Amino acid sequence: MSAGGFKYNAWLGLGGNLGDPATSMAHALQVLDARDDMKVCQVSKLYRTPPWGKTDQSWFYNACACVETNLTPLELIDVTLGIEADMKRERIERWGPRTLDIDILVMQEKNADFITLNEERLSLPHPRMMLRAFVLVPLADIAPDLEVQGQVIAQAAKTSEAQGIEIANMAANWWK
Ligand code: PH2
Ligand code: MG
Ligand code: MG
Repeated sequence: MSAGGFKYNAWLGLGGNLGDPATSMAHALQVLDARDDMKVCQVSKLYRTPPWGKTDQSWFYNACACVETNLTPLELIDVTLGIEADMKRERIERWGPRTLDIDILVMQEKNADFITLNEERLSLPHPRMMLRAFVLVPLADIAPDLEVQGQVIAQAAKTSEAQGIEIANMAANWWK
């Protein structure tokens, strides 16, 4: 590894709609940034989003972040699942209410192609990310030119079903 650099870039999606999700998301980003093996480089604005997939639940807060890390994809998912568990995340129903969800969207070794992975615990790129305005709109803040599954994120965000999505906090340091 080159001095001062990390091996991978990863883009994360964060969300939640139970308890105090914005505080949970901010806490998660602080915990990630405090690690020696990781640095949070960019965080999107904080958004309020209507529930997708299972619509009879509260609105969510959502955001995306870019991190640099030396953790492998499976090590990173273990770290994010650990933070979710610390924030009292309970897995009851698919797409149901949650205090905190941290998804790895895409990951690459720096300057290399995106990693593809199909493991029980983790699929990369995230299989549903290009269908979800609550991912694409915040991701377009920090990675408009990223090309995933043949689509440029800024363009995919523009054509996504983003009705209702609102900015909740546009300060760059909302998570600090
Ligand atoms: N997460 C889901 C299902 N539906 N809807 C919104 N708006 N935001 C989310 O983060 C979300 C969702 C499953 O991960
Ligand atoms: Mg999710
Ligand atoms: Mg998840």
